[in-house]
Amino acid sequence: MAADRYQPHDFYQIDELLTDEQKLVRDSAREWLKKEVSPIIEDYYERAEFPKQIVPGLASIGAFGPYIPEEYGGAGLDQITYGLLMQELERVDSGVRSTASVQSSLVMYPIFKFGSEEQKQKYLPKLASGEMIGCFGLTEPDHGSNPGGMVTNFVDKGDHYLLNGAKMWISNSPFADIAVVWAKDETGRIHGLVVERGMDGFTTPEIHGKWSLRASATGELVFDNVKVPKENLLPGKSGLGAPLACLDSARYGIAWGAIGAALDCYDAAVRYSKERMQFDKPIGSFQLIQKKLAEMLTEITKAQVLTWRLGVLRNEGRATTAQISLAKRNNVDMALSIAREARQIHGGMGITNEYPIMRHMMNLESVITYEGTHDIHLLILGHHITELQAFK
Ligand code: TGC
Ligand code: FAD
Repeated sequence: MAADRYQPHDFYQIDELLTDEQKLVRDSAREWLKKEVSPIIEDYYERAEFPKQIVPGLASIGAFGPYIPEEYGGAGLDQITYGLLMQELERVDSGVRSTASVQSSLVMYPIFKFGSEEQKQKYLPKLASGEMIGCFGLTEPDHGSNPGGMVTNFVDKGDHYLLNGAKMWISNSPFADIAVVWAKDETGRIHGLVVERGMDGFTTPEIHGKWSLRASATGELVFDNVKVPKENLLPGKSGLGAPLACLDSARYGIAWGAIGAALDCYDAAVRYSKERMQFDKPIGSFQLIQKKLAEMLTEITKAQVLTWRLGVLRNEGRATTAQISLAKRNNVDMALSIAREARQIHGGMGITNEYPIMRHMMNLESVITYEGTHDIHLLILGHHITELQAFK
């Protein structure tokens, strides 16, 4: 049963555009995930728990910082390989991909891009190996789509910074060893700080009651007069552009990841259509079911071509924020629509955990909201087209 869940579905032969190394990394990840994560994911989802024991395995397939240079413990791979890894992770579960996205693009990336040499040496190898898990604190209870309005702040106390405030909806926070936190200085300028678990006044309460992304731990970050050593400030870049640059990288990974979730739903729907008999025929023989399947394949194929091209542009350093918004918005919406159609094809069985569909559907409700909501990405595109800001 599990083996059937992994059909290639490469309708436009995009594999011919991939290098041998890209295919090898993708296929090895797929094999490991199929063996180690697929069999346990439904159980962890029901328990609303992240399976922490998979962290070393995730590191071994290169899921943590795949594009970070090898000298810092990364795999030194290209952006398309990063995307393919995210696709394979999210084919299993968006929450598993989330953990890897956050570690790679929102923790390792800012340390690599904006950190000092000492910070890179101290954190990156441990993050790459999974010895350390990180989280990214941008969103606040009253500042989600508008992170520039954040109130979390720090004051220069001479030999340290004093950090106060709170972050909300933070993936990995309940068990993260470090947090890359975005906060304002006394002039209102935004900076990144590395806050370590164990610092006095720093707590990470878990958020319970989620019906989505249940196999990923989400929590708050609370800073009550936390003394942060001065050497923990990321010196390379300040301003809202610094966290937004990290989001470009994570949103790009999500565009690939959504294809993985869509593929898993499509695979399940094709199989069920051939097996399920009604009116003495397989339901796949009915035109209305075939329409759903044909449209699913069309949308997946369009997303695959779009996202591969975006990967080429990323590799050349030419992908723009608006191009990334288009792909994140299109692909997540595409995956959510496919999950809903696949659920319908499964009839009543589609609501059970016998099939992965409801889990993907519920997960994708988070994915369409985090890293910029569906409408925020539309407004980023609107801004690009008209050169007129519609946010405020
Ligand atoms: P705006 O005035 O547009 O920009 C502020 C400054 O930033 C610069 N900038 C960028 N720089 C680098 N890369 C980018 N992508 C950039 N986009 C903008 C910009 O040039 C400007 O620089 P300067 O020098 O002029 O100051 O900012 P705004 O306040 O109007 O907001 C724009 C908006 C709404 C698009 C933005 O804030 C936004 O994207 N909001 C959505 C928030 C969001 O995506 N949050 C995600 C939180 S992290 C998360 O969800 C992780 S989930 C992880 C998981 O589990 O997988
Ligand atoms: P709001 O910003 O309050 O938006 C509510 C609604 O208003 C949305 O429909 C939105 O599109 C709309 N809206 C807002 N502004 C406008 C506007 N100008 N024009 C039109 N419509 C508008 N954040 C992190 O920092 N780190 C994490 O690791 C992280 N992980 C997350 C994990 C999960 C499971 C979830 C659900 C969220 C996570 N987030 C994280 C937070 C996420 O990025 C925010 O939820 C998201 O940016 C939206 O913010 P909000 O929830 O406050 O919604």
